[in-house]
Amino acid sequence: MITVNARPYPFSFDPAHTAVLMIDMQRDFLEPGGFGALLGNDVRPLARIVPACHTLLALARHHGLAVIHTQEAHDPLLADCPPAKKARGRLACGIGDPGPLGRVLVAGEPGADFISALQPEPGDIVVRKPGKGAFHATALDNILRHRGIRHLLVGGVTTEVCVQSTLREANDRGYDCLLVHDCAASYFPHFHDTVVEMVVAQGGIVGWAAPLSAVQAALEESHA
Ligand code: C5J
Repeated sequence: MITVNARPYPFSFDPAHTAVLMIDMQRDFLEPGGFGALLGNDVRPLARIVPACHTLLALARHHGLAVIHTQEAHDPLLADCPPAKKARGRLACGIGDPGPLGRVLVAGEPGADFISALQPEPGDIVVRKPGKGAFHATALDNILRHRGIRHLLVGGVTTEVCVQSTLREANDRGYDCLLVHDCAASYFPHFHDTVVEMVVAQGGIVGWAAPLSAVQAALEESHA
C-alpha cells in the first residue's frame, strides 16, 4: 500500500487498484476561443496546472496506475445534449455552433481535443461524457469495476464543476477519492479553494486532498 500525507488524514491506496482520473483537460476549456472563453471566462488560470498534471500522469504510468481521461463533448447531432444545457447562458456562440475552435463542445472538433501537452498515450482510457459528472451516461463505473479500481486520484478542470461533480458521483459509488489539488483549477480561484475545503471537511465527507508533491513523495518512497 502507498500512503499519502493528505487531509483530513492519510490516504492509502494500492497502485494496482487505483486510477488517475484527469477531467476534461481540453482545448475548449483551456484555450482562447473555446467553450470556457465563450462563457466569458479568463482561461489563463487553468494553464498553470498543466505541468503538474503532466507530472501526475507520468507518475501514474511509471507506477502502474490506470490512466483515464474524461472529455466533455457531444455527438455531432447533439443527440446527447439536453436542450436545457444547450440553451444555458444564452450564448451567441454556444454548444454545437461553429466557433474559433470548430463546433463548440462537439466530439471530433479541435476544441474537444485534449491540449497538446496532455494527449492520451497508448494504454490510457478516454471516456467521453455529455454531462458535468463523469459517471452520468458513461461506462466509467463499469470500466473501473472491471479493472478492480477502488481508489481515484483526481485532477483536471474545472474544480467546482466537472471535478467536483465527478468526485461526488464517485464517492456515492463507493470509490475513495483523493483530489490532487494543485492538479485542478477553476476560472474562479476562490471556488477552487472552497471546493478543496468542502471535500475534506466533516472527516473527508467527499474525499481527501493533497498536493502533487505528497503523491509523488509517497510513490517514490515505495520504490526506494
Ligand atoms: C464546465 C468542466 N465547466 N469541465 N466543464 O462546463 O468543468
